[in-house]
Amino acid sequence: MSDNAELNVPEIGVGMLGYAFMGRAHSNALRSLPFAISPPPAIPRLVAVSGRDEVALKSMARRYGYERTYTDWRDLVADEDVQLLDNGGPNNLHAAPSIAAAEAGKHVFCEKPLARTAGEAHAMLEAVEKAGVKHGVAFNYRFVPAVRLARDLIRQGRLGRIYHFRAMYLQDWLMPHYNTPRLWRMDREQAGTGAIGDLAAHIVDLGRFLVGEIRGVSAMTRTFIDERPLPDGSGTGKVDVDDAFVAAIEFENGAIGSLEGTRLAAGRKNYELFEINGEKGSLRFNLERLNELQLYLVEEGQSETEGFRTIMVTESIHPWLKHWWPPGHIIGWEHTFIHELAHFLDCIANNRPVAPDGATFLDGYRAALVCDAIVESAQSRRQIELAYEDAGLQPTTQPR
Ligand code: SOE
Repeated sequence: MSDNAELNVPEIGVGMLGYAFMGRAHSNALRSLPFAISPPPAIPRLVAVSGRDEVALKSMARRYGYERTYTDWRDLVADEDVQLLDNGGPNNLHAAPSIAAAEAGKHVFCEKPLARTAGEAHAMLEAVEKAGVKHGVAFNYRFVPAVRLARDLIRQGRLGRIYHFRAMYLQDWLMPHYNTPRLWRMDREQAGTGAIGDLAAHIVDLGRFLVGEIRGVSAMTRTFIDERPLPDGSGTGKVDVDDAFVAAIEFENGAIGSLEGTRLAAGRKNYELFEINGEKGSLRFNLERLNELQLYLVEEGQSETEGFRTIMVTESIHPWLKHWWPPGHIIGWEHTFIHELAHFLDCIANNRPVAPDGATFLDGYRAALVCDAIVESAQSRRQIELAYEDAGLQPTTQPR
């Protein structure tokens, strides 16, 4: 594209809901995107940010360049300059604002998990489909170049038939020695679930992205610390969500796998790991070393030097890397948000489909069905078989 064409890319007005962790991660990405991606698919115009705390909002507006602030998300959705709602609020604020935005004809990009339950996610899916707007879920790990490379290799048949997908997502911020208060992420009303919505949602999405649809789930969950200090210091509150889960899963294509997640794995900070074994080789990825992909190919083996090798996924031929630095000049966690939002803006500006590279509300809904099945299986101590009825978009889970 010539410089002139670059100057002609459209502007897309963004309304951001949330100024905490995810509000910042998304805002940083929107700010950085036009500097990094050349030509950018669109120039995000940071129209407004909304949240409850006026002072935090003003600070956010000043630091990131939002034009205005709203303490009520309804005003954000009603703002005529907002064409895209970027919903980075807590889980209990995903459904209503996203549905209202879709009904007002705005595109919607929503943080994961899409909703607290599959039923809620389904209502969101119906709303965006009915409105005919673009919809995306922030499953940002699809946009790690090494993860995209893993998917490309699998799709090219380099691993052959897939036998196993095993994934873990381990963190330690709920360890007793941190004395973490009962934040919204530990309250079922606001979060829906604990580690399941927060961590399982990510690895369920990766399993679906890399291997295929999940059909069966057999799980256990545990809340190890069920009372925590309240954030305002007024006493303690009940933790009514899971701290950890373990699930055995079965894919539609016959592969089997395991999912494990916890916020009580001492020393593990953001340790998201998957290993995939197929008839022709294996792949292994660790988010804490996100520029690398471990690959073992049977065809290369059977010598004294056989074994896994590490691919530095920093070459310009690797997914997304042409926008960044020379080989070996690594990228980080925040880049995944730049990639996912650049992709989403491209889909809006050029009317391209969000899937299969990006996650849509259908993916968010299907991940929510698996998360619900983890809860249901743990409660009933039975294996749950998932049945997807996409025609009517009706979720059903049936104990086997
Ligand atoms: C906290 O557990 C958290 O920030 C998740 O909410 C994110 O989705 C994940 O990317 C990192 O960990």
